[in-house]
Amino acid sequence: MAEDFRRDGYLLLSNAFNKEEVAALLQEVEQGDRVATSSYDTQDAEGRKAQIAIWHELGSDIWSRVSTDPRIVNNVRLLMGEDVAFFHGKVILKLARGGGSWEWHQDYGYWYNQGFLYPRMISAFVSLDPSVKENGCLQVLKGSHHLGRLEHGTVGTQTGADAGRIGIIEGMLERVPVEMEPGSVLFFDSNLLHTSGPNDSDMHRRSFIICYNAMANPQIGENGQMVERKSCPVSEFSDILETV
Ligand SMILES: O=C(O)CCC(=O)C(=O)O
Repeated sequence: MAEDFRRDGYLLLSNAFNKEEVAALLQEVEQGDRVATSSYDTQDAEGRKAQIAIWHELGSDIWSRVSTDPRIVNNVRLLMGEDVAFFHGKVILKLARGGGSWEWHQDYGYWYNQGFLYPRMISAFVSLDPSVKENGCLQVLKGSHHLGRLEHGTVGTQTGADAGRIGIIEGMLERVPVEMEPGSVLFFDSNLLHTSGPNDSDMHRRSFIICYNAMANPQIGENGQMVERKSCPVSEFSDILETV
């Protein structure tokens, strides 16, 4: 599986979290403070909105528990082949009948500008609803992480990869819609090109994405100093409900 990940730039782990765990996360989306206090709108090229709530610290809530879950962190370490630090967690709300698109981009297109020297970074996308073509599932260009970082510019309020190159690359590489059951996890490389269409369906498409950087990947902070970090803790529990 690690070889597939290195070749393709992504790996799907089906049913990593069970129904009760997903239900607890959705309850937290709907009633919890984290999402309510940190969410804002992003706009795609057509001005359609998707909401995002993002944070950079671990705490004692269920989001932090998932971010330190061995099903995520140990797999991230195996796929990266090195120890990692927690970078950030984000809930993406692409709501029924109107949730906007995400433009083609590499996550490292954003993160390069946040001072990370290497693209040794990874995202774990946990699906909370069925994520299918109809509600704008994630789409990836298989193997595109081998291109290295592309130039990015501003599209709507998002960061999008160079449209001229994307036009050519789309004709060369396989475009894969990644359909996912709730509780499944998609691990993907920070240079993998990905996008997602709008949600015109009656189904919400909500997800939790956790991002990690290699411990040995220096980040230059705004003050020019290296940002300090520590190895991501790994929870000893086997079920996220044991801590909530
Ligand atoms: O949720 C999506 O469809 C895409 C989100 C994304 O690409 C990101 O947060 O970098």
